[in-house]
Amino acid sequence: MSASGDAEPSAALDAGGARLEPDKQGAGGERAARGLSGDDRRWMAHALALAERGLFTTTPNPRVGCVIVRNGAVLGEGWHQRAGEAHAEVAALADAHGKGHDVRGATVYVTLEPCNRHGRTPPCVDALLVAGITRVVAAMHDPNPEQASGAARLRASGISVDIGVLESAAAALNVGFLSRMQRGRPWVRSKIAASLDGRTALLSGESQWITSAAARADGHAWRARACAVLTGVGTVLHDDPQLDVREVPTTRQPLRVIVDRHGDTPAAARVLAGGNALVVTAGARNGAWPPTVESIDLHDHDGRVDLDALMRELARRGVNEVHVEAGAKLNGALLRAGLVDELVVYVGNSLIGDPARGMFELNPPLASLEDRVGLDWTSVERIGDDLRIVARVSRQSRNSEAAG
Ligand code: AOF
Ligand code: ZN
Repeated sequence: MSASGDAEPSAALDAGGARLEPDKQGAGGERAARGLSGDDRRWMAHALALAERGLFTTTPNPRVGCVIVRNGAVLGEGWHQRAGEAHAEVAALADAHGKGHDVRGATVYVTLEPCNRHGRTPPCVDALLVAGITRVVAAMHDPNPEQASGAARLRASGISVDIGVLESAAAALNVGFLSRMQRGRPWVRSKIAASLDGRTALLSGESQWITSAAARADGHAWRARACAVLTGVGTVLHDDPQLDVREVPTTRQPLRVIVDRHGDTPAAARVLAGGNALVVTAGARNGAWPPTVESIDLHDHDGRVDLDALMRELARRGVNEVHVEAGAKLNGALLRAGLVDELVVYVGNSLIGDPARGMFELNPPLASLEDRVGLDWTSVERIGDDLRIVARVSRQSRNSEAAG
């Protein structure tokens, strides 16, 4: 499998999975030399837990948490909830002030470098300087080129700044935001339900239900954190899915995106109901679709949907994470295009046997095992009667395969 031209992921994007890993400060001695302590990690872990509260709501903004500490006591804490509303630092300052605390001389722990430019809201650097904070510890630099230099400006104003505490965990929490900022495309996660022998459907297409209700509910939580849910017209025609978030509480529904080359999605398909749907064609729009349905023609030279262009278009719209729930055809095309970053596979406790459909249809098939796609395991958990395996597509092995 070729690397198919997607940009080299940065170190930050490559770092870590969805798990807490040692930060990049190296040995304890080095940390101590830089004035960092175990307390710094502990407070940053607290800030990360706050940031996670924004998991379903902050898009297109990053998930950010902040805690303000002095002499081992929390003065205020906050997290970013929604684009256009207070950043984590401003929320934490407001919390401290609301509790009657003067934060002069305190340390701010924040999971992302404070911003320095006026976006939808004023720069957090200004708010921190006005409040008299004397030290800022951030988990990672802001990958947003428009916001860089917050740390530099704080330092220039005499504030002590440390960056990189629990960096891997912070990067994992904002993997989609990082991807959009650094690669110009979203983080793409394919969710698949399969039998133990890797079968996703009978040849007839029958696929409901290989996994349990618990796995389906868990799958909805992954949908809820995504900005867009992507499927193909084959799945729409066969299953008539709604592709919205129903099994976990959320205030925001992801955009439903359907790859539909010939515009075959029926006007009455449930996925189109109520709008919030984008159909991606390789040619004309279906005249029967109601005006609430947006469509876009993104054809490539072969008259297919240009998946790379689709991802760039979604990034342009502020989509950080794409959740794919598609059949083997679209999954295979995305994999071949180098556009799958992560897999969430629910493995049911059953066997379906050959011949039945697999997860990724590769056409033409691999010519050699050397071309296989490498994976890095992130986690294996039991969800109800099923197993859930999370894995990342290993860029390293793909790159070395492409070179070899
Ligand atoms: C957030 N929440 O807690 C922090 C952010 O348009 P604005 O003013 O909301 O600015 C968004 C940018 O601010 C965002 O892309 C990121 O670079 C930076 N920091 N953003 O949404 C936060 N600290
Ligand atoms: Zn800010």
